[in-house]
Amino acid sequence: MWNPEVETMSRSDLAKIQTERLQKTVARVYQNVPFYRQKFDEAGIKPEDIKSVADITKLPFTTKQDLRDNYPFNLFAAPQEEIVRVHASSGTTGKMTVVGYTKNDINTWAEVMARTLGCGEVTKKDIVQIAYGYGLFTGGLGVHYGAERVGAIVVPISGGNTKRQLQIMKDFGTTALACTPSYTLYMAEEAAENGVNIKDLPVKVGFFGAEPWSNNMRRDIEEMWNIKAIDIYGLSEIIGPGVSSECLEQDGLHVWEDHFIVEVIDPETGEVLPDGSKGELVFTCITKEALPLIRYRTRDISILNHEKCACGRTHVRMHRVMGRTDDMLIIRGVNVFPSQIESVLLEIGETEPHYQLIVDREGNLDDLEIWVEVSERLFSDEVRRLEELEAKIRREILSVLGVSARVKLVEPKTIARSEGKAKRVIDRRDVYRQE
Ligand code: DLL
Repeated sequence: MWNPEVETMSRSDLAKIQTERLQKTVARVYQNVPFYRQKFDEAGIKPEDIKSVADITKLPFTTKQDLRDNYPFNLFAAPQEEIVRVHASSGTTGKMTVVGYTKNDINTWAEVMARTLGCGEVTKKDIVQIAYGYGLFTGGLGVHYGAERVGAIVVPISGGNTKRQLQIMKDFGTTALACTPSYTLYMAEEAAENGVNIKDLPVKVGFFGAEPWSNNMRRDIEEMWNIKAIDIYGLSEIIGPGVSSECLEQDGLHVWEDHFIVEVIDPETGEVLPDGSKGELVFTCITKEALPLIRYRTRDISILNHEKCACGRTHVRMHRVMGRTDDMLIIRGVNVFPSQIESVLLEIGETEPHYQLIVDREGNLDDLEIWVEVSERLFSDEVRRLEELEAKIRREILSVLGVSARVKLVEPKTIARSEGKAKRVIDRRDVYRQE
């Protein structure tokens, strides 16, 4: 355990810390962020009204839309000279969600990630290969600072370059791997093609997250690699990876509650649900300085469990993410909203407004195919024109969303019509399937 004192702290001590930190954070955002001051005023809430952590339910929610409306820096609660880093992820309509960190925030991030790696018993004797993307995405650098904090040897290889990943694992003696779960499957395939027996590699534990995966997939990965596969969860808005992590019991992810208060709500009514009920995860950052979001609605669906865990940690466990309340897809690690694709198509304006996204896993890599209807006239035009238009759409999608897709222009009426909500997405990956 990285920080046994905190990780096994009594629930009553945790509640005390949470109350103090929540009060401080609420005062901070009320003071420094006009958006929150106005929101609290409208709700008739003053920072002094927060007497204990239970009063959190009096506070209004924050949404992704609020981040977008305040793009890029207007929700920051620290002066610009104290911000030392920004990260970003894609938003629903092309505008990014920008998040900021002070020096202390980076420090907090390293701490929660050190705990996360400690959940898989990583110590300074380990070699951690980080195959999450580095850059605006939080995965690479988030794990990086945690692994350095632990004192392990960090191999900051980032994503891709699969042959070299395997070579390094073997030559350097990598003992811990961090990447998306789907990338491990892809690496396994590449290894088989190159005669590398991954079971013989020195890797003993993997920290996998950033996209939904199932318990079945975990079993496959563990068996294929002969490792322990740990589910790690987080989102840029809250800090990045390091919001919660499974321990070796693999029975729910411990939320680092001295930094993040978690609630599960009914996504329709906003009502807070008790342990055991399925609903939307909501997080409040209580130690962040640059971007302490209050009651942030994640749209991720899960269940909370306050029972004591056999590992000895007292921090509440969330069930692995069971779905989303919106239509966000994660394709090769990139968050994609169908509405972003729609706006690219409308912007180009040469197709009909009927489209469908078909997501599948081809040879263990996510595959996105976009079917778009074109007019009868265009469809019967020369093949070259159709190919040009397909290429144009593909280029635009890649440049706006950062994800490559196959585009298929189809005849009018090919895509099934619906009398209700259009079925825009067919996801054959079955990522949220449990057991
Ligand atoms: O994916 C942070 C991260 C990096 C987490 C590396 C774990 C490992 P975003 O790009 O902002 O941040 O995407 C956040 O990804 O709301 C979930 O929908 C999804 N997600 C993240 N981890 C998991 C997981 C990073 N373990 C969004 N299981 C979140 C299922 C996950 N979904």
